Amino acid sequence: MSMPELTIRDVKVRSVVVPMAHPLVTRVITIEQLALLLIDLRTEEGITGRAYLFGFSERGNSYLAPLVRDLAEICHGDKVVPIDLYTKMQKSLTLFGHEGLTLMVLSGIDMACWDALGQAAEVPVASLLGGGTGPIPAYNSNGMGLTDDLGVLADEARRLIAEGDFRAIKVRLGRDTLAEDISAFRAVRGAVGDEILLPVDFNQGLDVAEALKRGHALDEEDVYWIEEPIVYDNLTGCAELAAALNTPIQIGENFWGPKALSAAIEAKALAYAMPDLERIGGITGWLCAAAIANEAAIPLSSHIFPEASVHVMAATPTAHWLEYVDWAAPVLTHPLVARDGHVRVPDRPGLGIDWNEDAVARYQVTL
Ligand code: SMN
Ligand code: MG
Repeated sequence: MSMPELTIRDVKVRSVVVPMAHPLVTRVITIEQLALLLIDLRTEEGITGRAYLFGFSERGNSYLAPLVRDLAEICHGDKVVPIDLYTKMQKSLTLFGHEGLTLMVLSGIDMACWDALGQAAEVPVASLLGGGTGPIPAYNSNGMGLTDDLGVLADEARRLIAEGDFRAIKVRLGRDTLAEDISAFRAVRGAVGDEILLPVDFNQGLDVAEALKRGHALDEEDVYWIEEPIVYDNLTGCAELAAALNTPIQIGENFWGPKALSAAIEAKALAYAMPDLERIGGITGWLCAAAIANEAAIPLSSHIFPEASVHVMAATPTAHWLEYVDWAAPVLTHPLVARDGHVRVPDRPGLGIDWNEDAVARYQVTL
């Protein structure tokens, strides 16, 4: 049996703004309504590859959409061969650089291409990538924002664990003072008990001196990892923290392309890495990053995009934790489900992403 060839015809992009069941309240940004850019990459053969990007806000989506349309036009008539398309799209954007918006758009089209290929082959993308379909450990990363009401926070922690019998949830930190962060962390620890793993995320909100101070205090608190304590591209600072603290440093959601992972490893800036599919270069970029992580024996977790990430995590030799969020659930026919603290690769071809068209119509906004 040969793999059916697919030829790119065109793309449909839609902007939706969906409510968040648990708002994202971080040190640097608060999001209560989330903008997703839905990509339908249509082929001449009738298969439509689907993926989404987080533009985060309506304005963000309006930056991304014209670029998605333009790249699809540039690739019109090309075969759906992700490696070739990745190179072609990169070349076409040479003068704009290979990071930021250009890489997000390239990543979105790449994910849609892999989805189309999986559908054509009638297998999950994980299987195309050589991965299994067994359960991937997942932590619940919904909610747990910077509220001052520690009773509310403790209740939320218990609820989030119960949602999927999770063994880990992420606690967002970066309150005005170290004392407030420690009180919040202890409230959560008290609510969930000693068995639950509690990574914390500062969302780049500290400077190195403050991160050292809070990191030393957190070293005494049974924290699973400290995520993005300082600005993402200060690798020297991250290396200083990694050397000084016992708790593992986790960075990577802001790695722009696989080379950024190499640079971070070279700088000894991390213990764990967590690339984000829309910033690492889609599934093709992830595969390159997974090879780099494997070489260096760095445990690799995923950042958001759980529906697509479960496929790449299944094919990652050093796979660590999948970040589970329900943010796309309002527009999906089959939202990803977590059970027993794990997420399984869906038993559907491609990425298994199907738009709930009634919901899309409800949440769609003009681009
Ligand atoms: C996060 C921040 C901003 C957007 C998405 C996700 C957060 C996380 O850092 O890691 O979940
Ligand atoms: Mg983070």
